[in-house]
Amino acid sequence: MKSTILKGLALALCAGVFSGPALAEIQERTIRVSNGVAEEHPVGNGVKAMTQCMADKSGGKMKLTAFWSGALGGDLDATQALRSGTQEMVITSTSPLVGIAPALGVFDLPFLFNDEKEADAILDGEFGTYISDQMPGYGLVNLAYWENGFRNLTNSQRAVAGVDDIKGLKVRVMQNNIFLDSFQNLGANAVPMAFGEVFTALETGAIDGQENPVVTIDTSKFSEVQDHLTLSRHAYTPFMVLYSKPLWDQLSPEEQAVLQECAVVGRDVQRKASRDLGAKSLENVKAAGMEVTELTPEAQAEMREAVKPVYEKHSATIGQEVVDKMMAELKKLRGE
Ligand code: TF8
Repeated sequence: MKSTILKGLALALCAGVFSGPALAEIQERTIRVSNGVAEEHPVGNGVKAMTQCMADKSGGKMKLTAFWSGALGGDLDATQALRSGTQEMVITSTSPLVGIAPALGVFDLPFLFNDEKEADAILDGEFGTYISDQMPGYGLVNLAYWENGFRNLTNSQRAVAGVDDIKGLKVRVMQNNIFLDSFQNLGANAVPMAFGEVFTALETGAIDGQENPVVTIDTSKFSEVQDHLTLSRHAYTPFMVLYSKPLWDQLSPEEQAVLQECAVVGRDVQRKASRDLGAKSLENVKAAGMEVTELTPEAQAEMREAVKPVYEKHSATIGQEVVDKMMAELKKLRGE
């Protein structure tokens, strides 16, 4: 598959912009892309940029039709539809997909990345390729890593300034054992749930809290049903821009090249929007009445300590080799 992609890219390069014979290899295509988040989320900026890029490179033939707020099903359901070839694309967190591809659990390890720079270097570097190369084995093609972001805890009960305050809170986690364990270790009553059910569960009080990046808390209106936000930055879960492998195989190399190049164009716009909107989202949720708590270095250290056992416990499921590779890459990046 890699060689097909390379061939496609080489062809694209020769053609410069697609013109003449190359354009003939591009058909009218309307590609459905499913998103769990709302259109106002930075993913909206990325999809818009990707759509424009595709129009430019395909002579207007290739189009994305985006569905928002889980209209085509949640992350996991949409991904399964890709695997069976009934839907083309999804932009999803890696976390709900660990049942399909256990290696993705490496991104769920708490406090793995220190900042966005580290995340970008890992995802766009050798490690990101190593993970992407495994996806066709699961019926999926990863076009790029976009940003979900550093996750923060919200709840309706009290300000959380440290581990002690988390005790007993009923917190929604993604359908993922690493998150489940992390929050159990923090003393929460962790409840796995699909993203699409979270707003209502918060509204009815079935759960007290949830954790997501501030842009999601803002654009999914969790600020309407949550009073307290702690900037815990306890995990960075990336988005993958996934294409159905069975449908990918029906595309010409030229069409594949358009998608690959434009997913990267979209990535850069999306990450920038995510980082720019991050600050604005924080203002928005404050304006909506949320009380924001920063963790002291001591409180953060205590939290890191509490979730440490998760690394050991889940390494075998993720794959020891995968975890070791990640840790080695991070060490290299950090000059350790
Ligand atoms: C979660 C995820 C989701 C995203 C979104 C649906 O908490 O972070 O917010 O995957 O695209 O489930």
